[in-house]
Amino acid sequence: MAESKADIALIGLAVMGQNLILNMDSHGFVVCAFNRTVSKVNEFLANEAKGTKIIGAKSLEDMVAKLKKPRKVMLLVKAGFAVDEFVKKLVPLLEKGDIIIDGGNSQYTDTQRWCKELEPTGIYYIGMGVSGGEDGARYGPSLMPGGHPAAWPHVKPIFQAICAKVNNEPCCDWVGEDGAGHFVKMVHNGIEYGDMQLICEAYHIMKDVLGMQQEDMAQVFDEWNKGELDSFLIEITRDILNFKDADGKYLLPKIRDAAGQKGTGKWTGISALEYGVPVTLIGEAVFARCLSALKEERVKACKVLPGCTYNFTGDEKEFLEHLRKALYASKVISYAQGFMLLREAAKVNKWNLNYGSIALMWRGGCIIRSVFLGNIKVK
Ligand code: 2AM
Repeated sequence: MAESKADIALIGLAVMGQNLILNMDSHGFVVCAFNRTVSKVNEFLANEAKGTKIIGAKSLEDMVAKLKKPRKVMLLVKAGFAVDEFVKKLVPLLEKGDIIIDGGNSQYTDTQRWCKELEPTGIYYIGMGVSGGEDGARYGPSLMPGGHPAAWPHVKPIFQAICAKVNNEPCCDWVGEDGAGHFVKMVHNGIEYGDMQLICEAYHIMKDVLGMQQEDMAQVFDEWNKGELDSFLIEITRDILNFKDADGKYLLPKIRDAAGQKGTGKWTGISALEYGVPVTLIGEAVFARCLSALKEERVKACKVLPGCTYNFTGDEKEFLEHLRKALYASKVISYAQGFMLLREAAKVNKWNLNYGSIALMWRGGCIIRSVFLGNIKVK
C-alpha cells in the first residue's frame, strides 16, 4: 500500500501542468504528477522536477492511493473529450467528499454538466479558470474557481498560496456555483480580445493618421503605461514596438497582419447573443480578428480602396491625449459590458457571483492585469 502523502494530484504534464506542479511544490505542497502518456511522468521527475518533493504515479489507482483525504485531483488536459475521459475514470476510484478540479479551458456548460452529474456521488467538482500563461502558472497565475461551494475550503489554502498577489491580496477567490469559474475565465478572455483590439486601433491611428515613426509610438505607449492605462498589454505593446530582428530592423512590420484565435473570445460573443446582452466591443474585436484573417481579400481590396489619405496637420500632442482618453473610455465600456454579461448569466444560472472579487482576481497574474482593475469593485 502506497503511503498517502500527497496534498494534491495533477494530471496533464504539458507545460502549464508542469509549471503549476512546480509552483505548488515551491509553496510547500506535495504534488503527485500523472499523465495519459505515463512515460512523461518519469521524464518530468528526472528533469524539471529533479530535487523537488514532487512524486509520480504509474496509474490512476496508484495516484489515488498516494493522496491525503479528502483527495484533490486537478486536471490540466485538453478541454472536452480528454476531461470527460479522465473524470469518468476517476469517479469509481474516488469517494464522497473528494474533489476533482478542472483547470483547463473548458466550456462552462461542460463544467455545469459535470457538477450536476457528480451531485449524487458526493464527489465535488470545481471548474477553475487559470490565466497568465506558462509564466503565470509557474510564478503566480490568476485563478478563478467555481463549482460545488463545499469544496472551496479544502482547496483554498493551495490555490491562494500559488496564485499571483497584488498588495499581498491573492488573485484567487471563490467565483460562484457550477460553471461560474469557467464562465468568468471566458469573459476574461473576451475582455482580453477587446483590450488588444483597442490597442491595435490606437496604433493604427498613430501610424496611418498621424504618420508616426515606430520608436515614437513606443515612446507614447511607454508614457501611457505610467498613468491610468498602466497594464501588462500596454507594456508589452511598447516592448513589441521596440523589438528589433536579427538584421537590426523592427520586427513588427515583418509580421503577417492576420490573427488566429483559440475560441474563448468567440464563446464570449456567442454567450452575449444567447443571453441577449450587448457586449458590442468584444464582439467587434472577435470580428476584427476574423477580418484580419481574410488576408487575400484585403490585399485585393486595398488596390481599389486606398485607405487613409488624410494628412494630419493639427497638434499631435493634443491629439494623442484625446487618443489616450478614448482608449481609456473604451476600456471602461468594454469592462462594463463584460460585467453586464456576468450579471445576466448569473441571473439565468442562479449563480451567486462574487462580483467585487472578480475584478480583484484579474488585477494580477493574468493577461488583462492592470492598475485600472483596482478601481473596479462592482457591488
Ligand atoms: P499526453 O501527454 O498523453 O498527450 C495537453 O495536451 C495535455 O492533455 C497532455 O497532458 C495530454 O496528454 C493530455 N491529453 C490530450 N488529449 C488527451 C486525451 N484524449 N486523453 C487524455 N489526455 C489527453
